[in-house]
Amino acid sequence: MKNCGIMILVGVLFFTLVFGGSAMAKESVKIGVIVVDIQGDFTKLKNGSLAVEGTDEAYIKAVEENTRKLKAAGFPIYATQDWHPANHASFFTNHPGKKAFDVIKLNNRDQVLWPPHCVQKTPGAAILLDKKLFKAVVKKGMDSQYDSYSGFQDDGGKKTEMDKLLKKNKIKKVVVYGIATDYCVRATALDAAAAGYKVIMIKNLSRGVAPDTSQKALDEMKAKGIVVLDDLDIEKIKTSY
Ligand code: VGL
Ligand code: ZN
Repeated sequence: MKNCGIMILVGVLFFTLVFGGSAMAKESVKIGVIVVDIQGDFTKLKNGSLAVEGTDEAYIKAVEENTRKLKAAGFPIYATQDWHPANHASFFTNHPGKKAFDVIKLNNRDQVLWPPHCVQKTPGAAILLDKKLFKAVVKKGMDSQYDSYSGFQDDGGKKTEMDKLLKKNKIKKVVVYGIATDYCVRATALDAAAAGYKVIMIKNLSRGVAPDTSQKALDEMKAKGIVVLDDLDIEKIKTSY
């Protein structure tokens, strides 16, 4: 009888240590947020040159409000900013005879030719959210010869400071959303996963250039183990993985 009591005590202790311990470990994983390319040229709100469907005032407000919630929850917030020189190779205007959305080979990759967008220091390149939300803004796409959908590196493999910034802050899990689901959000989320971060993508805080490529992007992200949430849910963000 006495042994039985001790056994129960040992059992309870064991479960408390194992499950309590893992729950505590989950809580202590540091989480960062990457808000991708919320810039005038990508929005209907600002009549942008590469305005993505569904990027109206309500969308920008939803992104701003939800980003505030994440900051209030204590997560450091990072922004990416597409920041091209006027002679950038991704602009159709820099390829005589080509038109917007043509696809060419550039450095052995398929390159979509875009309308000129997010040219350095122009109003269309400005981020539409309160700058005070961000711990840092990571610029990308400055090399005229390479595109850079990913916030981590360009198509030539040149790294941005994103990974260093996240590592400096001991961030192990990132929440990613913004514009565009099928290009910069996709590439940033996939590169984060490849770099070893746990990644959560928020679908309804993101907008895509086209429905078919956006759906394909969501499927690809899920296939790489990225958790896709429909809406922001801070509890789910803390407890997933
Ligand atoms: C993007 C096309 C060209 C994006 C950037 O932010 O998704 N798309 N440059
Ligand atoms: Zn671009």
